[in-house]
Amino acid sequence: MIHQPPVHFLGKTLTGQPVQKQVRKLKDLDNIFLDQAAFSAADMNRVVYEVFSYLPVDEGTEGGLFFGMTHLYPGTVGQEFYMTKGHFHTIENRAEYYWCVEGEGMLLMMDKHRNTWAEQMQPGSLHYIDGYTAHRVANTGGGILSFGACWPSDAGHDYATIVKNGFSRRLLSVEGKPALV
Ligand code: M6P
Ligand code: ZN
Repeated sequence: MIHQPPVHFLGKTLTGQPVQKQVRKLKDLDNIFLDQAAFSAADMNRVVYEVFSYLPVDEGTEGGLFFGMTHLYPGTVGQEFYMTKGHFHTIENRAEYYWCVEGEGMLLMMDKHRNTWAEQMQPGSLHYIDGYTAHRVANTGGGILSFGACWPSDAGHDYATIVKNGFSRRLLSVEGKPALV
């Protein structure tokens, strides 16, 4: 038997079933940015990023894989670039791949000892995110930043630890250039 693939990867988006589209607006990113005054002054309905996910098995299934395409818009809140919420995995040892398709950005990673480092994202860059490592992406360019992701279907997202303690370093726009401080 020959099957059509259920999902098509069209350049930067996914179409078909079951593709889930998630939109994150500024109001969903409370307690993420450093400059609370700048955050409060901003339009809470501003879309910061969209994620198209292909979830072929149930969340929590051991041994399966999920696939996602994230489109992160350009912008800043105070001195910080628009960025994803960032997370550890709920099953902490689960790893993930990110790869950049379009735009310019930085992948911030932080281990369990709160050591934070960054990798530059540019079209074609491939990033292996080891287990026990929090990950967040910032758009440091003037256009959209699009990246793919592949992660285990039982990894889960632990956002609470990041909302509470943040990353130990922040990526700031200093004279228009990214600086990890
Ligand atoms: C990637 C994957 C997803 C994640 C998304 C947005 O596509 O890592 O699991 O949801 O980026 O990142 P976040 O969940 O941190 O907002
Ligand atoms: Zn992840």
